[in-house]
Amino acid sequence: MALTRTQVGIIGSGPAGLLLSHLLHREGIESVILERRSRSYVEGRIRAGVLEQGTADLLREVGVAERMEREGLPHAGINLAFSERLERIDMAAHTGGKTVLIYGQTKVTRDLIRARLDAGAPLLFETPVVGIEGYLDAKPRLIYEQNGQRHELRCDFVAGCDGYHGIARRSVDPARLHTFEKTYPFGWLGLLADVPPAAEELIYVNHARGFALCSMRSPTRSRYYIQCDADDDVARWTDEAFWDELRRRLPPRVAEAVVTGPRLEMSIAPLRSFVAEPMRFGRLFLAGDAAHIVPPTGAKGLNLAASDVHYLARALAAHYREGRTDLLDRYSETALRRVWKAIRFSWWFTSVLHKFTDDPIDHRLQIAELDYITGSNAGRTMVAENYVGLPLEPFD
Ligand code: RFL
Ligand code: PHB
Repeated sequence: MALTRTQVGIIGSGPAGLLLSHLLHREGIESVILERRSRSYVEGRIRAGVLEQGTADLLREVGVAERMEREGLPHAGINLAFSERLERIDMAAHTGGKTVLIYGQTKVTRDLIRARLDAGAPLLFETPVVGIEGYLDAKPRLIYEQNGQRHELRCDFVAGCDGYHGIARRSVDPARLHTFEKTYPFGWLGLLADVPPAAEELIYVNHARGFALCSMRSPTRSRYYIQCDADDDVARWTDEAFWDELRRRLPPRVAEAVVTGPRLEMSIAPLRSFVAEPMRFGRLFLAGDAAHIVPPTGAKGLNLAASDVHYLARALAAHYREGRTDLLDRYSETALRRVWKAIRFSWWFTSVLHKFTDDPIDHRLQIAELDYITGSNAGRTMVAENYVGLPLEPFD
């Protein structure tokens, strides 16, 4: 049976849409999620791996943290490798004890989907939204397809949580939208394998041949990345070529500790900084990748999706509970302040770690900057407090 009416119509079942639906549910607000892909497609996408403390806390707040508490790996530090050096940034020591949690986005998504379906709340797969109407007046409607038929979902508000390629941002009159964009002339080639990680904590590597990252999903599953050309093709890379290139970029001690194995997955991610302003158009609100993209270097994409919907859920709750509109009015500017700081950190971290040119002066300048940052208490604190996540603003 097609659904025809709800309070908040949510487009997209990525982390933004799913978490928003849970936060609203806790406030007694009804929502319907419409997702264009199948459940297995959404649950299988390999993406982010690092949860800020605030994101983990939000998952605890909505009661979907059981597996995360069991399987998530708390990390109190990260390592920066450059010029044959390995410098550990003790994040906890520089932030009054804050840490991050290594827990894959795939698991976050599965946990949120299971909890939503267990609660009997509406989450529809293979139901692409093909039109958003009436959001500038009081009566928004989502037009969606299901089994080849068109349906209309009437709602009080629409949350565009439909990612960078979604329909929500594209439905807005371009004259009302300001966009800011920077594309980088390289991508990340990532490989996932069931082998133990080379080190206990993440290692971000600046090397004359290009960036590399040693990450993980669990004590038995590793995720590695190497910088590649923007137009590179995964089909060109054998597992062996990947492991060889990775080890060339790592400090010798770490390279020796790398355990190789067959890929479970290999893909190329483009790098981009993008912001669309504002994040609200009448009764349509954008959240997560629908409004902004960061290069993955700072591990911020998923975490920004979480902070956006934290603010949005509070604004909607104040509306339904007390008839207030002030928080809805302040949603965009409040979310964007945090977004821009994450855009800045991700851009900076990208620019100091990647190879941009063949000119040796650029590499020397990066090494001097990394030497300065790791040699200064202020520098270490800047990296640490951004990496664990900047605080949320009071919003009530
Ligand atoms: P998502 O996860 O892209 O979810 C949006 C959902 O909306 C659906 N959709 C529609 N549904 C119905 N009707 C339509 N017309 C629709 N159009 C789209 C889509 O099918 C999808 O299910 O956005 P959300 O929720 O904002 O979450 C954001 C995060 O997923 C994202 O920021 C991170 O994954 C970014 N990201 C990474 N972040 C990190 O912190 N570390 C990483 O290592 C990392 N790797 C990545 C990434 C993003 C990637 N993308 C976007 C291709 C690697 C990749 C490849
Ligand atoms: C990951 O494990 O996929 C990962 C970790 C840290 C990043 C980006 C990706 O900055």
